[in-house]
Amino acid sequence: MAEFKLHCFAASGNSYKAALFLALANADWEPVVVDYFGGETRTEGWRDNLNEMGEIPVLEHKGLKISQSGVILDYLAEVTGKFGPRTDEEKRDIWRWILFDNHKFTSYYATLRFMYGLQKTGDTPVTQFLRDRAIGAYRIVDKHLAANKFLVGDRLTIADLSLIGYVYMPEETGIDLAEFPHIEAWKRRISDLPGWRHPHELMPGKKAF
Ligand SMILES: N[C@@H](CCC(=O)N[C@@H](CS)C(=O)NCC(=O)O)C(=O)O
Repeated sequence: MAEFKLHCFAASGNSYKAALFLALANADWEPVVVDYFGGETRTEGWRDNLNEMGEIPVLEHKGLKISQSGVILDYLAEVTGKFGPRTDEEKRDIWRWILFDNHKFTSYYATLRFMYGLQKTGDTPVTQFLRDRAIGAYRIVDKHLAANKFLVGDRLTIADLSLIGYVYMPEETGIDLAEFPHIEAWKRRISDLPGWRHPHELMPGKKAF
């Protein structure tokens, strides 16, 4: 049995954050596919057993069941000694970016992608609002990356792994990533790292409804 088990599915950018960590760290891990589109995470049994919040990803390690991608990444950095902070200042900086990611960068983009790219809602006032907010967050990250190769400390850290989760997701959002050249360059820098794999290569399961 693998050392780490990651409950995930192919279309989950939040899961990809942890899956990519495990791949780049060359860890002994296996994905446990969750039938998200079939409603598995909404069942009482799944929530009682794995995550009362009803969210993917969940990491199992040494009897622990850990949810929230930011906490999972922090835990993985601690137990593997990889991609974590080197100083207290870096630790604070990493958490600034992970919190910004969860509130703004991933959350608006992922919700937009879910509605527009997967549910195929077409454009609505809600998708337009989400796209405006996502573009605002992308501009902030693009500007930061114009002056920095990675988000914190000029090397890959869990801050990058958190924000990059949805940047590789292939579905249409109506946002042209070519408008963000520094995000594009950062994305290429990360895919050039040894061990990098596309989300669909790392995580099994349905890619859409
Ligand atoms: N902040 C959470 C977000 C996790 C999340 O929203 N996961 C999605 C799948 S990618 C989910 O399970 N959503 C269920 C729901 O919103 O009810 C994290 O970073 O882990």
